Amino acid sequence: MPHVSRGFAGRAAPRSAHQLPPGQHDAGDYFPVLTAGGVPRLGTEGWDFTVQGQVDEVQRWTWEEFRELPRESITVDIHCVTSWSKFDTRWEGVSIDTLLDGVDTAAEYVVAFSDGGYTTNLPLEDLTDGRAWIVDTYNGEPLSPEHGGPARLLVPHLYFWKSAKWIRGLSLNLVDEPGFWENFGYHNYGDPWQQQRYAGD
Ligand SMILES: Nc1nc2c(c(=O)[nH]1)N[C@H]1C(S)=C(S)[C@@H](COP(=O)(O)O)O[C@H]1N2
Ligand SMILES: [Mo]
Repeated sequence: MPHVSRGFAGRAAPRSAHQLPPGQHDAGDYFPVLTAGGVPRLGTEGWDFTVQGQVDEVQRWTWEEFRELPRESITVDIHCVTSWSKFDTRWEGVSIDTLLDGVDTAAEYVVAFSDGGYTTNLPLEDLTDGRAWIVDTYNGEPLSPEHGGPARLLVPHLYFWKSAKWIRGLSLNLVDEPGFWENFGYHNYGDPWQQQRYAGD
């Protein structure tokens, strides 16, 4: 495939470097908004982030404390179960590894919880080793309320419903507890490459 540079051809470079999981299409420049219920617009005042559950001590950061943590820039492809994917999305935020640094836990499961009551469950190991972040910046701008601002979870290797918007914390659990969509029949794990869309897939 020839490489066409942006600017010279007058159109976007071909997406040949990227791979679409089965059953997905490229949303291109669109960034759809998918929200069950309303958009909480709480801002950063009173926002905090909590790590709770099977931990020796509950960990909590105010917005200001969170913003002082070591930050990373992340460029990743994302895949929504409704079949759109988006290549090279650019985020900034704090790695879950950073937030769990020094946390001693026997937990193997996590429930991410959000303002507005949304929850989603994941194995703890899917959030560690540089595979998940709490992001507050998209394309160099503060994350908009529609897309989960002030901060959302980003777990790009799983379907995007696992990337909880308006996140407020993680509960580290010994037992796996299904979250909002998982309770409605969506797959418990949600690997886009295995097309794990619904329970039983
Ligand atoms: N709190 C919360 N987080 C959520 C959702 C939601 O409804 N509420 N929807 C999920 C779904 S199904 C998808 S595909 C992505 C959509 O993120 P976007 O609206 O930024 O595209 O957010 C996920 N996180
Ligand atoms: Mo979704």
